[in-house]
Amino acid sequence: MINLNEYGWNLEYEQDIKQGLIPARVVEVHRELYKVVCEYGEVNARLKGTFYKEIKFDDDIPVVGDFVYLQYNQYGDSLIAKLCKRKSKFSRTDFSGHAAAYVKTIHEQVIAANFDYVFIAVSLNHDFNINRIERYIGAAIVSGAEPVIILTKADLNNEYEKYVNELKSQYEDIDIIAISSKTGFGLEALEKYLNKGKTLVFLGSSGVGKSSLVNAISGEEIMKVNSIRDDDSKGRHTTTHRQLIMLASKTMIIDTPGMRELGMWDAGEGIKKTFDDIEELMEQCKFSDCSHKSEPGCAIKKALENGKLDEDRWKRYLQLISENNFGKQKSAYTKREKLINKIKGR
Ligand SMILES: Nc1nc2c(ncn2[C@@H]2O[C@H](COP(=O)(O)OP(=O)(O)OP(=O)(O)O)[C@@H](O)[C@H]2O)c(=O)[nH]1
Ligand SMILES: [Mg+2]
Ligand SMILES: [Zn+2]
Repeated sequence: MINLNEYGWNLEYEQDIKQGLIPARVVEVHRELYKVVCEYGEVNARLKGTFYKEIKFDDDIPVVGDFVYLQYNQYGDSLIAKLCKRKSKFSRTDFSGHAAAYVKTIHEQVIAANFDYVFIAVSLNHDFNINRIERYIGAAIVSGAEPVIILTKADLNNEYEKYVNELKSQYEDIDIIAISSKTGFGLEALEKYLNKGKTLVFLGSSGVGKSSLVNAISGEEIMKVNSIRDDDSKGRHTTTHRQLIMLASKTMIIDTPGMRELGMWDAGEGIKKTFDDIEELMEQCKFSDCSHKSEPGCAIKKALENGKLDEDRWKRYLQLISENNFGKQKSAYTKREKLINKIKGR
């Protein structure tokens, strides 16, 4: 018998539910086939037919990390009858298909749910890109969990401290940790996050070393790592699906495949916090509806001129804001039917 409390289940998730259903946690999703853990162990499950009727929003579909109610079937696939309210979720905008992205429906894609920490993995080898880090921080802040920046492959970069310090000066409230899964350097700094019943989600580009870190933390070869790929800039996908792993320490890690792009999903709040210096400047503009283009008394223009605000940072901010608005606008048109077709047709 498995005690689901070890998987983080608690009264917070409990709902008024019909008899015969039992709680479970989603550990893997393969198209329409789910792997969940419940008191009877790991079992296969599918969404119950009536579940489709209740789907109203893009985020109503269970993802890895979700708690659900299960109609348990000891002879075959069990049925997921209900999704429990999430404590945290990480979403991005799913531009289904890239070239034609703007004419297709844009969905909210939930990557993972019910985690306590978001480990944003960035490689000190090739992947270090402040723009991308900012996007992840923004999305992590709105997720409801605490972001931690993990700078990987420190063994390949003699100047790793420079990067750590640069980030520390920009993000005072966020823990920034340089590690090497290869040498074990820095791993002890992760221990404070490896508590019983807590869930970590690993996010970041392909090849930065997320799965290697899972293995280094657990001390076992749990995840497959492509050992001949030594250049992370190639970004081939080794991990192919999201997966929740229970460590011997009873900490859970959700490992994810590297993401090619991270569209912003309703991350307005996160953007504001990531760029609080810009938000502060804007409040000092003479006109409250200043467009920061040609108005007199514009604090942004002034800061750009005297170098207090970095031009690139300002551009990144504008880019994120416009993506975020675009995502929101499109989601209003998302129809339940389209969503169901998408799930069935996947
Ligand atoms: N030198 C060095 N190489 C590392 C380190 N961590 C991972 N690597 C190598 O980087 C490559 C990618 O590692 P993975 O752990 O598969 O990366 P990933 O982020 O899980 O990649 P995806 O699953 O594709 O998203 C492999 O060849 C690893 O051996 C490290 O700390 N130092
Ligand atoms: Mg991987
Ligand atoms: Zn202005």
